[in-house]
Amino acid sequence: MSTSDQVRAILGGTIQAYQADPAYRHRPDVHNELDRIGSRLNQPIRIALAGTLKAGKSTLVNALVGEDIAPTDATEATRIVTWFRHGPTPKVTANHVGGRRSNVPIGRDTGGLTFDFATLDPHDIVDLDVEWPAAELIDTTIIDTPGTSSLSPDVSARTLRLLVPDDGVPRIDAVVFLLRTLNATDIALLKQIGELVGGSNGALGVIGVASRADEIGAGRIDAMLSAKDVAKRFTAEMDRTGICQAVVPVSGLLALTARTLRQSEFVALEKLAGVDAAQLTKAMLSVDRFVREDDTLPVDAATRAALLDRFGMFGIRISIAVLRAGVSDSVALADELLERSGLVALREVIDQQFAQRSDLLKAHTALLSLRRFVQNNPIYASPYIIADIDPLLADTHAFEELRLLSQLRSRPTTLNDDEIVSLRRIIGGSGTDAASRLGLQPDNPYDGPRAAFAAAQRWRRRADHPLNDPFTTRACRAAVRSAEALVAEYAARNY
Ligand SMILES: Nc1nc2c(ncn2[C@@H]2O[C@H](COP(=O)(O)OP(=O)(O)OP(=O)(O)O)[C@@H](O)[C@H]2O)c(=O)[nH]1
Ligand SMILES: [Mg+2]
Repeated sequence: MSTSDQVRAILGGTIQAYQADPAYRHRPDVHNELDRIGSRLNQPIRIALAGTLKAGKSTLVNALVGEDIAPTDATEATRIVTWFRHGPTPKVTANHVGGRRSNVPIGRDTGGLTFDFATLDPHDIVDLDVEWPAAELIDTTIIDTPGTSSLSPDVSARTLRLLVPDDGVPRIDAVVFLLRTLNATDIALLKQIGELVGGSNGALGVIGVASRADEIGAGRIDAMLSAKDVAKRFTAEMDRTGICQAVVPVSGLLALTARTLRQSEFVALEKLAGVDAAQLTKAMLSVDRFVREDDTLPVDAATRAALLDRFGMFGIRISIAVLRAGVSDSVALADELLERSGLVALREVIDQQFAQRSDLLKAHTALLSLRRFVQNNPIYASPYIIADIDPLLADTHAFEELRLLSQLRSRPTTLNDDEIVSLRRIIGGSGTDAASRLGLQPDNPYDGPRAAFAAAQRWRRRADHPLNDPFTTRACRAAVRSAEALVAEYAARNY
């Protein structure tokens, strides 16, 4: 029985218990809440993008979706939590304080989506619901949140209410946390979020993003290289908090532009790439210089300014370098930019950490929600329901794998570096399929059973090492369990 099925079974029993209880039999609110917890198991995983003010959250939402649908910059919409879900036709609904819902007219300015707030008071809105027919949203619901900052406590509170709700019932399954710097406030917030998302048992789904990574090198061509160094330092810092599973440098702006590259932009960049190198270097010394009137350049000032808006200085430099290196069509340029933006790497991490485990993350959310619900609405059966929930939270091996994946970063062990690498791999740190766990080439499945067996033996021996501290033993035992599951999986495939 899968974990999700076990959660469904517990939920079914809980619903029956509340239907049978005289005090709750006629309480539709209570039954709706239980239905809601259940139906979320069948809905797409919910990933929230959170972080500091102007960290590039909305731009990254757009890059992930591949369309300009999250309003950026100083519009009222950036101060409101916005849910982006898949829907057959574009539709925006406002959820008002008190439960009323209303339609929000959609507008389009230069390419991007705007929401018409003429008749709406942002203070009266709990959140916005955007339905959009984008393929990327079929399996994932993305939530854009207002930036948190000490300067705007009311707006920060909206994000915190979503990420760390007063009632303790999680609204989201995983968080991508965007940071441009790592200060004490960021870390404090990250900790708060980590505790909630993973319940009291440690974070189950938090990825860190070193955002606007192209700006780190001030537009220099090696900006993303220095971004990698920064990400390394971020990772080290965040590791100490033990919260994020990974930290990735990303330029959302470059990624979005790559995914929506226009032929006219390609043509303009090609013209610039043809300019004499010394002349171009001079023209690109600063942003001011680049957008000023200059008849000697083959691209007019307005077009240059538009390029700057869409690519940033780094994006323009890197595009020109790529074109000069011989790339000659817009699709190839877009691919190259997307790769360099870090979005491909981020999506891989999201896939490994969230998508492949989406059922588990949702099951975890449901268990925490149900536990909180039963505690808040006590009936005679409450202790029995909690007695079903707690062992599942504690003993489900996949939850233990996720907890260990984050704890292994911050807690000392007696394992050497090689052992840490293969331990992380076997418990699913590089992907949850058998080949990834065993470090095998996917096209060579024949060694799988032997490798799984050897891994189980190896980790069993390592778990018994006399000098292990308790955490190391626990991690090794988890590795044994993961390896044994693979042995069983291969055996089941053969018979
Ligand atoms: N150079 C560069 N600029 C970026 C990047 N991402 C966002 N920006 C710019 O930064 C500004 C803020 O971006 P948003 O995406 O609105 O940031 P946000 O975090 O959603 O902002 P708030 O919701 O207002 O907190 C915009 O002018 C973006 O164009 C990036 O990766 N690189
Ligand atoms: Mg925003």
